[in-house]
Amino acid sequence: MTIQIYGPTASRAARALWIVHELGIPFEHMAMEMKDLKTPEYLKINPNGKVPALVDGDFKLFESMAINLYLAKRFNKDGFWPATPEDQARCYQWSFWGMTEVEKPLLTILIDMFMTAPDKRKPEAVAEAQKALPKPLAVLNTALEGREYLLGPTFTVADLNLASILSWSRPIKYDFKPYPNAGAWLDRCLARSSYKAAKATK
Ligand SMILES: N[C@@H](CCC(=O)N[C@@H](CS)C(=O)NCC(=O)O)C(=O)O
Repeated sequence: MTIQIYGPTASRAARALWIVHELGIPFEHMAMEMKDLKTPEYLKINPNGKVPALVDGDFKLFESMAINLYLAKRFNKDGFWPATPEDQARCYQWSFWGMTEVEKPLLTILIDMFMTAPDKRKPEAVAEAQKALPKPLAVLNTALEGREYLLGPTFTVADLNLASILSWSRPIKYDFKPYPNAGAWLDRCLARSSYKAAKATK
C-alpha cells in the first residue's frame, strides 16, 4: 500500500515530503487544507489535528521528526539511516535538538515577519527569539568544523531533519556569517534535488 503524507507543502509536512523524495519512496500526498484538520475523519489520523501525519498501511504516525526517523530506518538507502547505534543516536540527538533549541525562535521570527499584521507584531518576542539563536548556532557551527555533514561525509536523516527546521532561516534572511560551517552545510543540504522536488510538490 502506498504511503500517505498528510499536510500542505507549506507546512511542516514539507519535512516528510523532502524525505520521500530523498529516498525515492512512492507516496500519495494528501495536501489537506488547514481548515479541515479538526474534522472527525482527520482526527482519526492525527488526534492532535495537526500536520504532518503519516499513514503506512495500518500504521499511523504524527510528529514530523518521528515520521522522518521512521521512514529513514524503514526505507534506508546508502547509509542515510546509519548502521551503528551511536550514529543512530546522533540522528535522534540532532532531530530533538533542532526541535527544542532552534525551531521555536525561528518560527517566532518567521510568523512575526510574514504571518502577522503590522499592528499585531511583537518586537519583544522577536528580540527574545533573536537572542536565543546564537548559542545553538555556535554549537552547530563547531560540530560541523571539518566535516561535510553532521555525521561525516554522508548525508543522513540527521542532516535532512535539522536542515528542514533551519530552512526557515532563509525567508527571514538570518545572517549565517558568524557561523560559516553551519551556513555552508545548510547551503549543501538545501541544494539537493530532493529538497527542490519536495518544495514543488502540489
Ligand atoms: N511538533 C509537531 C508540530 C505540528 C504543527 O504544529 N503543525 C502545524 C502546521 S506546520 C499545524 O498543523 N497547525 C495547525 C494547528 O495547530 O491547528 C510536528 O513537528 O509535527
